[in-house]
Amino acid sequence: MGGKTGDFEAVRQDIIKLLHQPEYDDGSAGPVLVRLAWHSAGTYDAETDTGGSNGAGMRYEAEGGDPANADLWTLAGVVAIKEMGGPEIPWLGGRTDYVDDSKLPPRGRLPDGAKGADHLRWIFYRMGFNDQEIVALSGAHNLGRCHSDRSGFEGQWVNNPTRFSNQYFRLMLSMQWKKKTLKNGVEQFVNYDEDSGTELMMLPTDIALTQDKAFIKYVELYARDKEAFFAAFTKVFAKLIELGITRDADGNITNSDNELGGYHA
Ligand code: ZEM
Repeated sequence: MGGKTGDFEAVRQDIIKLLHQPEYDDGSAGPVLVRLAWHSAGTYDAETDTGGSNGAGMRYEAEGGDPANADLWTLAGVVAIKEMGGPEIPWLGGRTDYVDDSKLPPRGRLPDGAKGADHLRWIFYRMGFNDQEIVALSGAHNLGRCHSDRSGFEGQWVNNPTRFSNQYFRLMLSMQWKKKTLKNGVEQFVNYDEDSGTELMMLPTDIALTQDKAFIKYVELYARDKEAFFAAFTKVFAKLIELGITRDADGNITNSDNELGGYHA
């Protein structure tokens, strides 16, 4: 099926129906679906042209072991962002669920939240992103939370973690963030508000954005201008989910692996 052909509207509607999950986290599967889209795409390495969402490599134990579908993961991400009040992100289909296993990305290509600005650049430059794009992508941390049984970190970045906004950048600049060592030994940054009794958190990589001359310019811009953030996020998320994909004028993907080896014509 070509990128622009095919009726994905019915799939979008099905995704919308499953977002509402009263028993799960903050009542929505949206945040974790955005993270799924990001993890499916964020393995891309421009130099070796491996990783990325096409091929659905996460189905394999080497990358993830989660059986699903390459288009579905990325579409679920963009539908969830829109449903949570975020921008409409352009999306094209046509990814296959086949990847030559010699081209599966090794583990360890995704960022480590315990690290700093150098690490962010190392990870995101590899995918072909620049400093502005690193900051814009990080704005996804408006959504969802950390779970100590998954990453070791704990808590949420903003008060309403199922509403897409620029609140993450605003709080990053307006609040006092103090280092806290959790019971499991993991270090993160927290702000405790006595009036409401709520504690919000930031990862070391989030705080690193305020400690770097190039990054902080964009943090400041996105904190004061929500429209600028939405525009930048739209562009960069669309780029993320197209990493490693080339298309012809009709939107058909021209570089998928196929089971016979080589590429589709
Ligand atoms: Zn995240 N992310 N991420 N991220 N992320 C977590 C959760 C979520 C980093 C990271 O270490 C973590 C991007 C970039 C980066 C989302 C989206 C995107 C968690 C918590 C960690 C530790 C996991 C847990 O415990 O459940 C780091 C270091 C990043 C480098 C900048 C990008 C880019 C994203 C999308 C564009 C989302 C939506 C979540 C919340 C998931 C949930 O389950 O609520």
